[in-house]
Amino acid sequence: MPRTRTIPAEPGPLTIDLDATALVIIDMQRDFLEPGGFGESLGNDVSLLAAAVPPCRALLAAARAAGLLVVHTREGHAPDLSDAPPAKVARGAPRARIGDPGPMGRILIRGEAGHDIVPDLAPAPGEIVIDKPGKGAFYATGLAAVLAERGIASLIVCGVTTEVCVHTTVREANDRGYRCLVVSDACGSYFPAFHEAGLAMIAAQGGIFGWVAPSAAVLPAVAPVDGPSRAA
Ligand code: C5J
Repeated sequence: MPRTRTIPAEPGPLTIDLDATALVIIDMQRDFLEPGGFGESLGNDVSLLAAAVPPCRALLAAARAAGLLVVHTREGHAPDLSDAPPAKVARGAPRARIGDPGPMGRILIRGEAGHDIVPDLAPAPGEIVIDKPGKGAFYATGLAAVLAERGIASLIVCGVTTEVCVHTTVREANDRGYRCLVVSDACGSYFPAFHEAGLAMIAAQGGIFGWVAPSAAVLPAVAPVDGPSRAA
């Protein structure tokens, strides 16, 4: 029997089946959230992303308790940069470029400390971790196959940054037919105005890319009133 829940959201209530829903946590990596990583190398104040951690943590706990499929993503590149487009590496005037050494290892490179997900949100054994070379989580990854195999129809999306990797992933997912619910306070940006605009763009025009709701509205819906049905 479907475990359906209706979540109050913008632009209107969204009904999901918990057994066909995945929590997707985008790029909550040290490279974006901590000093000395990719985000700071671009001149950003990384402390602005810290507020998203507790709501992400609450969503993660609720999703685990309810037996939802949990997907973590990480943006990064192979050590030889073979999957890093030169145009991406050359972009801007950062203090350190992708692949350069930094206090958390080479910037945005898989296997380095900066590439890790922050300890508060560390993946549990068995949870899906998608390594992505782009901003969107579907480009050049196995995410579509993972979701199809599990019969997933709806995504609860959170992470960083709102207007870059969260937005790109939601747009990719929306085009693939997924219903995306973006959790507003569980996303973060180095640019508060872009965060607000990004969320507004998702819900505008009748939900052109998806739905938006705060964690306070999403958490009670995910809570396992009738117990988990998916193996953790
Ligand atoms: C960025 C991301 N901002 N995860 N990546 O470069 O949003």
